[in-house]
Amino acid sequence: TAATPAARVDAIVIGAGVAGLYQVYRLREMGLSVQGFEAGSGVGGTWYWNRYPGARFDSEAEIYQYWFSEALYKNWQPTERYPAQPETERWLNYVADKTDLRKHFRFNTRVAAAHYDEAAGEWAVQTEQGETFRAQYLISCTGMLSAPLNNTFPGQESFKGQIFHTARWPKERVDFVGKRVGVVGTGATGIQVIQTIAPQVGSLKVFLRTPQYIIPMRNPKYSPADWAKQGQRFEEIKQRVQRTFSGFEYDFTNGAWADLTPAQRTEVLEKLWADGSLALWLASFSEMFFDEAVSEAVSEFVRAKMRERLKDPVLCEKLIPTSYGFGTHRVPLESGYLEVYHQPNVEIVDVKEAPIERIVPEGVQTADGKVHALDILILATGFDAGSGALTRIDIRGRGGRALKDEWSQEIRTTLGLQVHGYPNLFTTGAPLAPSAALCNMTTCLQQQVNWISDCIQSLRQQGAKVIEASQALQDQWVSHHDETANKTLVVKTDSWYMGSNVPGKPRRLLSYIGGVHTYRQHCEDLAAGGYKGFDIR
Ligand code: NA7
Repeated sequence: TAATPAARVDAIVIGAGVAGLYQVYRLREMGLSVQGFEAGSGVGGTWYWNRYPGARFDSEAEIYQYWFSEALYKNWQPTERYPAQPETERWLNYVADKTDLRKHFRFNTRVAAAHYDEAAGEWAVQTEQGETFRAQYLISCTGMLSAPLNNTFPGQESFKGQIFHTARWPKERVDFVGKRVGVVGTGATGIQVIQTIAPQVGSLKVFLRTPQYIIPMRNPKYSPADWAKQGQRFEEIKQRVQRTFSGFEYDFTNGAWADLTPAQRTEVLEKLWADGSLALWLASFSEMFFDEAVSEAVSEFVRAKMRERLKDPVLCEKLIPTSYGFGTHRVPLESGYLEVYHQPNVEIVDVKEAPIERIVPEGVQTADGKVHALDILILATGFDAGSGALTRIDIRGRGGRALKDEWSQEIRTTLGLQVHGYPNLFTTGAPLAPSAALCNMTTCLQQQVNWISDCIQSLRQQGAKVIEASQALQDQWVSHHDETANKTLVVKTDSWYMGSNVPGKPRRLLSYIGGVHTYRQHCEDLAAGGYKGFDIR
């Protein structure tokens, strides 16, 4: 059990996921007193909450890692290329135990408010239990995709069966055998759930609004000998992921689309398709993000692969995207997802034609007046991404300004690391930095934690007490971010990337799309330049 938190510490860290664990580790190494708060009962963050059937990451196990300890890396044994949630949760527990980090966290404790006390130069952080803790620095490690959209429909409380949002999945086993199950949502999450539960259910209704492009996952088992080989590459991989566009090992190294013949292009696409990873998206031809013709050609390549598997023209029409280009929102890896629709007990309910109106005691009522009777309803409806985890906390900066109010107008950050008006608040996984949209999260989160830690170290060396991104620096970053984003086709597609999945959310690409390597350079330049553009007092 963790010690009773001290009322005043050097730094408070919110969240015990991938970022929070490492952030506490770094600050402790620097000799700061640190208190962590975590809403869950254990460590893991994303991997604590998302315990739905089939949850797994689409990053290879050898890159979804920490880089601060070679021993930690080598002594863990991933069992496959893309391990599932239970294994990843175990891994984060292993990390917390080996580094003795657990004692720095108070679990079952959600942060409700954080108010900056200008006179004291401190953050006053209040928990939902009503206790207040104070710290010079506040660091949010609250996750990019952690504020679930779980109250999507009116009448949910009236449902007589079981209802679950995927990111609030219970620890107890859910029994699907013989049950009438409905799934709303076919994003990366919905696809994982559907393909996993389909063999168990009595019947399955998929409430489908927007179909997805997919890439079939190739997920070989990893033997101890396989992992020993990865262990030998520790330093190489660690360096490599910092330097690629997306923080994965692979990168856009296939030459320019325009320089290749059609046959050569197809050869590249076939090779990457066979790799069974996100390389087809994040390491094929970057032109697909900018050029309509390239986007259409790659999209058509994927559509043809999907048609081959679906066969049935009606299914093709429903399940193959045509209204947006491949890769303009998150491309999920799948294993047998398309074939689920060949099962006689699986039905597509087209909710583009007849949207879901409300949940009634028996099931889901759609606009055509039909009631779809269900025993279990699964909401794979996604998240208020990037900003949601922060706006759900009552964060007040200088002069009482409220982050929630400011971001209801426009979401702005300084490299996703600070927000003007909120001194000594550092953020990870926040909007306008590379993140889940276009980055292997462990790469990007560790880079941010390192930058924040080095920044705090530098302040302490200078004897400075307060750092705040200036308005000018923030404006500069937001313009650069927008300029980079607006060159791409991503901004033309609706998805959580653009905030368009949350009614009323201001539209802006939430993830920086200039590349992980470019972002890193911007961060390093700021540090090397003595944090010019930040007000340091
Ligand atoms: P996503 O990608 O936001 O997917 C949510 C899905 O839920 C998507 O198919 C939505 O359809 C659907 N949805 C949401 N609301 C409704 C309503 N009201 N009616 C019908 N369908 C609805 O969330 P995920 O959890 O799958 O993935 C989030 C990220 O986590 C993922 O990108 C990875 O990075 C990890 P829509 O597309 O809006 O038509």
